[in-house]
Amino acid sequence: MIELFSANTPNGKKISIMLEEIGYEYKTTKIDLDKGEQHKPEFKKISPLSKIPVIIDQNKNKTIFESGAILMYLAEESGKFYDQKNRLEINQWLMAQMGYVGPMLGQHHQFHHYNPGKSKFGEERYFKIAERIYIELDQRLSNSKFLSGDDYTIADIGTFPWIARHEWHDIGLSNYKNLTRWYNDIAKREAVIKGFSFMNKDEVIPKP
Ligand SMILES: N[C@@H](CCC(=O)N[C@@H](CS)C(=O)NCC(=O)O)C(=O)O
Repeated sequence: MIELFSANTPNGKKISIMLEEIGYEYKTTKIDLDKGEQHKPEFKKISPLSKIPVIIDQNKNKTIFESGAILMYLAEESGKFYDQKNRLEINQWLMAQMGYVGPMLGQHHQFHHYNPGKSKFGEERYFKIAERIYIELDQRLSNSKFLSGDDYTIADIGTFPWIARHEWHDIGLSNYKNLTRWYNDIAKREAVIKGFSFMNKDEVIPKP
């Protein structure tokens, strides 16, 4: 059994999607970020940076924080979505998500979606970076079915929930035909639909 400590955010959804994909039994504990539950001492014991997601693998007595590390752990444990022969390519696209796509789109959410009008510089800077990310992912997907090649991997699982916030980005996902094709392919997977709505059963994946 896996215990998942999470919230309804892109980083949170990555792990519920992965757990659904590999068919592991899991139970979710919600950490209310608005109420500051991430800073409680008992949560900091398992998450030293006070962030979701975290998992505890009760069978192996292991606690893991950082969504990229969790994806790698679950992929290695299950033997799925992390082909040894393609690992270098998968690692690059997963690290690009962890160090670039997620953090930059996260800043775009802060300036454009949550706090419009507060900083023209911040809004313009992160809008441009978000647009660049769409262009770059679209280019990559013009010559590759999935981010790291022919197969769906943890790099796609990590990236998908960020693009699924496209309505907040105001960039127009449907203008990017390769990215849209990739998005639609992933959005129809049963495990993705289930994992996406792990905290709110009525939530649906936004259409491009
Ligand atoms: N690099 C981390 C980022 C996780 C992260 O930023 N989590 C956010 C929610 S999406 C969080 O818990 N924020 C609470 C806080 O920083 O106080 C990961 O990928 O796991």
